[in-house]
Amino acid sequence: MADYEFLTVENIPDYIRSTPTLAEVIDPDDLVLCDEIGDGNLNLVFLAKDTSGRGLCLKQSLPYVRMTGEGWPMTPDRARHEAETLAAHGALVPDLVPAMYHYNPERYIIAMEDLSDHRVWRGALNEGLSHTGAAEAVGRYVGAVAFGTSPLGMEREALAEAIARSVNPQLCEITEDLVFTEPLVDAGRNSCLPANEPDAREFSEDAAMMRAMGHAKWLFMTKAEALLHGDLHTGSVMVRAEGEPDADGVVACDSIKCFDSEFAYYGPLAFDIGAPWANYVAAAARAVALGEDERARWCLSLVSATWNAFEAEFRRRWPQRRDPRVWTDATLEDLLLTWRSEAWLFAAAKMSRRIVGAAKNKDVETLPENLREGAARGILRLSRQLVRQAGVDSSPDAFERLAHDVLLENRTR
Ligand code: SR1
Ligand code: MG
Repeated sequence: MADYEFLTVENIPDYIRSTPTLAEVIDPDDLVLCDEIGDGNLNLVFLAKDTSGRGLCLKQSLPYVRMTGEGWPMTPDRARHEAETLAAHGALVPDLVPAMYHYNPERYIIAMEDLSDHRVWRGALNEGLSHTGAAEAVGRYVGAVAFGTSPLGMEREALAEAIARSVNPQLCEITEDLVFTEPLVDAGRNSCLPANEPDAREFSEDAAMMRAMGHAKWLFMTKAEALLHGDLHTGSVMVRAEGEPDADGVVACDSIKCFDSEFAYYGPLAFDIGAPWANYVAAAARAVALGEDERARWCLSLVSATWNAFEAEFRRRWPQRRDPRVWTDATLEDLLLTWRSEAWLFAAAKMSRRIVGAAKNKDVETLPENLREGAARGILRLSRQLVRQAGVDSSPDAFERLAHDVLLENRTR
């Protein structure tokens, strides 16, 4: 039994009324809307609006995983991790994260900016829309976090305290299990189409993949470089367009927000690069399956777009590093090269887990079965190629070319 009260549509007006910071944001006695809008795997999310158009988003952590119910207990303290990460990341890139109004540590509630004029990027991608500027914003976000939350940008004592507060073992264990281990070693949660069973078997019997995932998991559990978002897929990015899409679905973003950072912890920086890359591949696999080859190319071009923006932001901040005595420009080049190649491993892990493991993504899952078969096979085969090629040429261009070729080769009709 939880020892705190869950939010409901009925008790939200009272909650706002009794929280002075929130009663300034929205009028609890004049609400025109109060709905549960969450579609994630873990939490409750509500949106409230008053008659003057002001809005508020309330997110509450449950003491279990919403996706499965009470049978999978999960610390609600993940809300604190998200709140503290929102504050830390917001101090670096305020335009790229939601504004937070309040955190309630007794009920694990985060009150934040109403983003109902934005939409989840994954949904837009799945509809065939091309929001320009989003991939670059994700790269700039990761670049700012890489510098600003690492030893490069933080004073020693503050860094030690931030690392200690960020220890997030239960959420990290979800990733360790679902992303690195279980796709290869089924713990009873894996599934795929019957037509993909031979692909899943080949995948799990691939010694090179096992070795690479062993290394990736090791990095994930030991390499505390920066305060990661920790789950930076296209469902963790909201986009807002400034106009209507053109005939090809292209529309420019005027606002991008990276949200839902409850998996945050001090981890390997490249994990936050490999994650969006893997999701661009999922979007590309969908486009390939639907016969939209030009769109697939565009989806894959987001890999370079994110990397280039990341690298530019990191280089821009580099002159401000705290200890230029030993962190010379050679260190800068070494870091970038290491991250680029590690990102291939993390991308491989993040794309394949959505095919064979628990918690799949809609990009592939909503395809008709005959098309899904090839998309799933292409992603599994691509991830096996990625771990083999990561040490050969780790450029984003090489990643895009390989992904393009493998996805097309495996298309089914
Ligand atoms: C039990 S949580 C399953 C997945 O949902 C989250 O978005 C993470 O990606 C996690 O792995
Ligand atoms: Mg999430």
